[in-house]
Amino acid sequence: MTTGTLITVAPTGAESAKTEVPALPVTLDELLLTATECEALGASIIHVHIRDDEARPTLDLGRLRATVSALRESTDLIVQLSTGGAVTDPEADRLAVLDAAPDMASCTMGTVNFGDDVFLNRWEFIVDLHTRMQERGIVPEYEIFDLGHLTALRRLLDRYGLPHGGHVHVDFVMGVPGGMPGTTATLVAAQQMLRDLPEGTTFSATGVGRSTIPVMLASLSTGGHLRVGMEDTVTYAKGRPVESNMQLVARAVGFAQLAQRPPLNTTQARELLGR
Ligand code: KMH
Ligand code: ZN
Repeated sequence: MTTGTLITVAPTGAESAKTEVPALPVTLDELLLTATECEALGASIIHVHIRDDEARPTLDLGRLRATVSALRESTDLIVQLSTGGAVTDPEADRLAVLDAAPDMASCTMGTVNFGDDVFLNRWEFIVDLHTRMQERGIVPEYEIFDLGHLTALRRLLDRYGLPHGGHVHVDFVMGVPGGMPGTTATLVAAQQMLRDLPEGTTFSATGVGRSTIPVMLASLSTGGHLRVGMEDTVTYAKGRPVESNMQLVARAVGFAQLAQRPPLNTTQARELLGR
């Protein structure tokens, strides 16, 4: 059944430097402004990475807690904290992100080469994240960087049970150098593999860099949802840097409207995700 479109904004990430991408929201004020404007445009989830006073990625728990509470005060967005952090973050700090009690948190389903780095996600670490989220009533978004990560998800759910709320939602992060490519053929293959997951499993997709638009169109046409934002995309079109996250959300909303799958509001998104 085709529904409206869940739009997630991933405004910051851990990879781009503020010096190179001045429009990147890195302070709490910049994040809140981005969040309120993106919600008004049609986003319903915010995937959050935060920065320190020098704009470097951080998993500082005090800052994470303050960010969750400020976002809840200023918006009705579903607050999804990243447990992926930066490739250099230790597992203990990534697990401790859950202590900030977000609505949702990411849970990456396997290790992947990440450009010249490695994004390490050991099986035991994944199990820890999944079971702690179950215990604390945090809804996971399973991040899928490669097709085998879906096999790992099937194994996880078979052995440890469904996530809190019972609904399974995954996000295909496509086009990372070292992960699955951001192409229509790959997205269709990934979507077909969802047959092995519980009925009703939903997916979002995001294409990094120049795969942004092909992935967005492929996701809309296969019943998927969208994640957009400067975590994944800093070039709007050839030779044109992204001006703001709002520009990317507005484009996604336009595509969703054209596909006759308008954005879900935050209430509808919460119903879909069991949040
Ligand atoms: N920054 C990447 C190493 C997530 O947020 O869970 C990992 C990432 C995935 O962004
Ligand atoms: Zn992230």
